[in-house]
Amino acid sequence: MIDVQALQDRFGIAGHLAVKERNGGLPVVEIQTKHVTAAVCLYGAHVMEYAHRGGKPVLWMSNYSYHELGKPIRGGIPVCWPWFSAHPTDPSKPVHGFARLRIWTMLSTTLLDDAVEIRLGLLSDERTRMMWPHDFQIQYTVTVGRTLRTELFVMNTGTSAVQCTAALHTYFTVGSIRDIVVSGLDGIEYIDNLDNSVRKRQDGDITFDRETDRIYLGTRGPHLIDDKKLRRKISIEKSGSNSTVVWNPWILKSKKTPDFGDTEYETMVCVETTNAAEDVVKIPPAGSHRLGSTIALE
Ligand code: TA6
Repeated sequence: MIDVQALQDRFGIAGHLAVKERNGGLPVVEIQTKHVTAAVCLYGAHVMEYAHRGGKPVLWMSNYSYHELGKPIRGGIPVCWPWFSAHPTDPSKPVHGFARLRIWTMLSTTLLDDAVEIRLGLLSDERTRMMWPHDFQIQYTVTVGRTLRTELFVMNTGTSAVQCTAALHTYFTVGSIRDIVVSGLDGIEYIDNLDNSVRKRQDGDITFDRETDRIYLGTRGPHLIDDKKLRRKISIEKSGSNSTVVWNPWILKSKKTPDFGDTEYETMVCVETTNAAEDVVKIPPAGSHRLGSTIALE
């Protein structure tokens, strides 16, 4: 298992960054600045928490989330890679790929002017090659400040071209799912995953009164969550992404999901920065792709 003390000794930044062992024994990087706090689990390179001091968390986390190897964490920003959703041909492979099920390596920590940056890495190995027969190197940069910037930098270190799909599968805290509006997708075509993948077109802003699971296509953002109950707006700016997923499980799916509380759907929404559906990323040998998201409270 990970030597947390050695990581703390090497990467800790007094008053701003500490590496600790948390629930389930997983190594977690706890970050604080004058204005914000955050927590990033090395398992899955998973941004679990992000909040402005004195405010409601920006990122949502289930009270029923697993925190154990082999099971994904429910909430925050799951890193879904090298495929989004179910594996295209092999149902035995994990949904949303293997990146969120691996312990990532700490590469660097940096104190910036009004933010803290950490860089995590994942390299192909015999286990990943069993899942996905290619070589890669990923650097995931998380910059925690008044905004939350995450960037997945994927390098193809193999000798053949690869293609992948992905998601920064972000769970946002909302006051009440029935009292939010998601804008920035008006007129955009989407695949309705709950209606036989029929393609439809978004008419105006998105509101929620049922299970919602849509892949919006040909959209580079930005998007806005207007939370009437919490009287705040969360903006999502994307880079390297031409699709966005909007998801809320609603009642039945929440009840059927062990790591989702029966009523937890009421205070969350996923607006995901993705390379999904036909927004497939093709990377030549020695090539790379950057998928990025910047989250800000308006
Ligand atoms: O992004 C939406 C989605 O693909 C939904 O269909 C639902 O499966 C969700 O992801 C959560 O997936 P997970 O494997 O984390 O339970």
